[in-house]
Amino acid sequence: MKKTALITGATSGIGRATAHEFAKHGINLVLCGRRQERLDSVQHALSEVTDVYTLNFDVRDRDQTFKAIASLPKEFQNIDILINNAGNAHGLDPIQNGSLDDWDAMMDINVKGLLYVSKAIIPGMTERKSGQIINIGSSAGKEVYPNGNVYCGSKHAVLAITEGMRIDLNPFGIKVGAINPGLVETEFSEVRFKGDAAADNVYKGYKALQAEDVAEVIYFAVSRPAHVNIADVLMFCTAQANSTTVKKSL
Ligand code: NDP
Ligand code: 8X3
Repeated sequence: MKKTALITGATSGIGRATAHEFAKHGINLVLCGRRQERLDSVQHALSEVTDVYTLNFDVRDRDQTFKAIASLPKEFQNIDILINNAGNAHGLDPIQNGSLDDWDAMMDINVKGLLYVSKAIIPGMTERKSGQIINIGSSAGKEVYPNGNVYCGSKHAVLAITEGMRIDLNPFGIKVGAINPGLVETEFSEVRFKGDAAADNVYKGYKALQAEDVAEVIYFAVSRPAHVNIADVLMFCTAQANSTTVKKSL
């Protein structure tokens, strides 16, 4: 029987690439994001290949999140795979100069948004005693880099929450894991630098991970046999050794 996956942040980058990868393998999709025209275009691209339903909500908004997920039609209600991917960095400032709005955005989206979506999906999984949750963390969840302060904090929280989920959901046979990429060339830096030219240089002079590279690893994790759980993956492009060491040719 075909599985159904709910992917947050499916309008761009890693989430959108994961939607394409899952569709290729016949997984039904619930695609989430705030930009309706993007949701429509991904749905349009994939609905010949698999069944696709879209949900437009802001993960920061608790009520919107629960209402949207509760509104799923019957055939999309049983979520077998949850990909908690929606998130971004906002700003790259030393802590003494950081913006409260940026801090709110990162904690509200990357941490609390992930929790709201999980809270809405987990009861179905515990009831059915099956399911898989993959949280998209980051290398920033494993080490802290200069000016990364709150973003790194939000991703460290994602890793701690992942480990907690894995313990608590263990009696139900639910798999939980985190995929933690380093630099991935997506809209991430456009968002972090708010469209500033600084974003243009982030992926220059080396070949960063592409969203599809991460999507393939996510699919690997969801396609293991029932007794195998990929608990934690750290992945970098070859040019990157850690958060502060990137071999550039320029
Ligand atoms: P993108 O900016 O390309 O995609 C971010 C996605 O998150 C979009 O689909 C966006 O959709 C969604 N999103 C953002 N805010 C909200 C919100 N408030 N409510 C609902 N959806 C939201 O970035 P990436 O694909 O790179 O990022 C995806 C995940 O990967 C993030 O968690 C990020 O932290 C993580 N990551 C990224 C890395 C990188 O270098 N790119 C490296 C390691 C981890 P919309 O705007 O339509 O709502
Ligand atoms: C995104 C990668 O290095 O910008 O999580 O934090 S990094």
